[in-house]
Order: sequence, then C-alpha cells, then structure tokens
Amino acid sequence: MTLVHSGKVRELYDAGEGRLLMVASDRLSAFDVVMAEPIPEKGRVLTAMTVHFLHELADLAPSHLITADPAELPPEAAELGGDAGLAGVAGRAVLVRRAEMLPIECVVRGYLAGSGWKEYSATGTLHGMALPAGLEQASRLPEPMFTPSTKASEGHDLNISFDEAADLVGKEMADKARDLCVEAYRRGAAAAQRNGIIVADTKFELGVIDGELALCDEVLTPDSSRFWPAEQWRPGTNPPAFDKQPVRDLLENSGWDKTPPPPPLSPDIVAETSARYIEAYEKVSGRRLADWYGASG
Ligand code: PZK
Repeated sequence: MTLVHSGKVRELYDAGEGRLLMVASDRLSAFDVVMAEPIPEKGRVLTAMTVHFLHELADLAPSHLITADPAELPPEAAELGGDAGLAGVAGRAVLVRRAEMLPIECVVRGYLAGSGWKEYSATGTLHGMALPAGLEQASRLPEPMFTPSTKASEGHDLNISFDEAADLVGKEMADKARDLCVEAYRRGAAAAQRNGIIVADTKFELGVIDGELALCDEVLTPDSSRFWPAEQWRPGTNPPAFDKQPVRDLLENSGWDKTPPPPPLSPDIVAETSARYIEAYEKVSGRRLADWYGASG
C-alpha cells in the first residue's frame, strides 16, 4: 500500500476507491520526541477509543469511519502487520473515507491548561477572549471554548482567532465546526468525568465528505486530548497526565536535553504506561479492551 502520510505515532495509507487505511502504532511521543520502546496495546487503545466515541457521537455528526473489523480491511493490510500478517494490525487499523480536510485544528478547552493557562496568567484572556478574573491553573472554564489553530507542517500549531478560522473555511463552516466540536467535547468530557477522568481539552480534525461535515482522525483520545485523573485535580496545580506522566517524570528527572535520542524507558515504566492507556479506555468507554479486535487472549 502507498504511504500517504507518516506521523510521529501513526501512518496513513492509500486504500484505493477514495479510501484510506489509518494505522495507529504503539509508539509514544513525549516532549515531541518518539521513545525507542513501544507501549504494548497503545495503538489498539487509541483506535478502540476513537471508534467508541464516533459511535457515541453518530447522531451529532457523520464520520469518516468505514470499518475497524480486520476481516473487512483490504487484503493488502496484512502486509503492514509484519510476520503476524493481518493479526499484526488487527484492532489498530481502520478503513476510512477520504475527506477534504479543513485546514484548521478544532481545539476545545474546558479547563485552563498548557498554553491556555500561560495566556490567561499573562493577560486575563483565553484565545484573546476575556475570562472572569481569579481563575487558577487547571481551573474549569465557565463554558467550554473553541480555540482553533492552524496546522503547521512542522513545529507547533499557531492559535488563530475565530474570525481567522472563518476566513480560512468560510463563516458558515466555521460556525458549524465550532458548534459540533463544543458539543462533542461536552458529551465526551461528561462521560469521562462520570468515570473519574477529566478531559481538560481536546483537538478534533474535521473534513467534508459528500458535502457533509464529518469527524475524522482521532476522537477524544489521550493523544489528541489532555486526560487528568479526576481525584488528582486541584485548581492552582498542574495535574498529572493520566496516560504518560510516569514517562514525563522519568524524562524530566533524567537530565535529558529533549533532543533525540531520548533515554531508554525501563520495563516497569513501559508496563505502567501500557496499563494506564488500557485503564483510560476501559474507564471512558465502559468497555473491556479484551473485547476489541486483535485481542490475544
Ligand atoms: C488525514 N491526517 C492526519 C497524519 C495519520 C493521520 N479521512 C481523511 N481524509 C483525508 N485525510 C485525512 C483523513 C483522516 N483522518 C488525516 N492527515 C490527513 C494524519 C499522519 C498519519 F495516520
């Protein structure tokens, strides 16, 4: 299969007939660098979580998803699974429809974290919009906010105003995208909150398929969002990442200068990180990973 796009942790292949095959790997990136050690089950977890939320949100918007069933993938998919063949990609490959992607990242923030907290603490605004005084790091926002950015081909995405997003995709499309993403965030975050996970913010990628705005790419995963353990959330502090905090702590404490190669991850850290991804999936979805495609047991 022809490789169309290779990201840090996943690949996109041309599957013919207006379709793409998206394959999530077990690679983990931290501080923008990919670790040498794969995290077992991470690719299956992110794929299962995305498919779960696409089903949950199906009444809100169509999606690009055709199937995640390994039996329905094009036969050439087996070539991507190494010696294991089809079993090597089962559960972490999805067949999707090719979309006309919007040239914006649709970020929704429900809490003040990362660059949002930085901006607020300097200016009292988020994305140029006024917020109440007295918010702290990790405070919950009065309402979720749509804070779009442009896709930078390298380096970090650049925040843009809603009006700039409207200049890029049209006012009507920007309105639609904002409404869809804010509602999708509300629902996903509410479901996660009930199960002990805070989704502080998230990034959606939308595309147009047959003239309709559709959810594409990853949806409400720890790689496209900030997941916090609800019991460790305290405004005024920076809550740990539900998924990769042990990795970040190890890297921060190692004296590493954040240029490749990163220091190795110990087997303990790898196992703990794998367990955290699986726990995140099982908590937010209410499903067992063992019931998802590609289970070995
Ligand atoms: C598309 N990406 C991100 C980058 C990946 C994925 N349905 C679609 N139609 C057209 N293009 C895309 C999609 C989706 N989803 C997604 N870039 C383009 C991306 C690198 C690797 F697997």
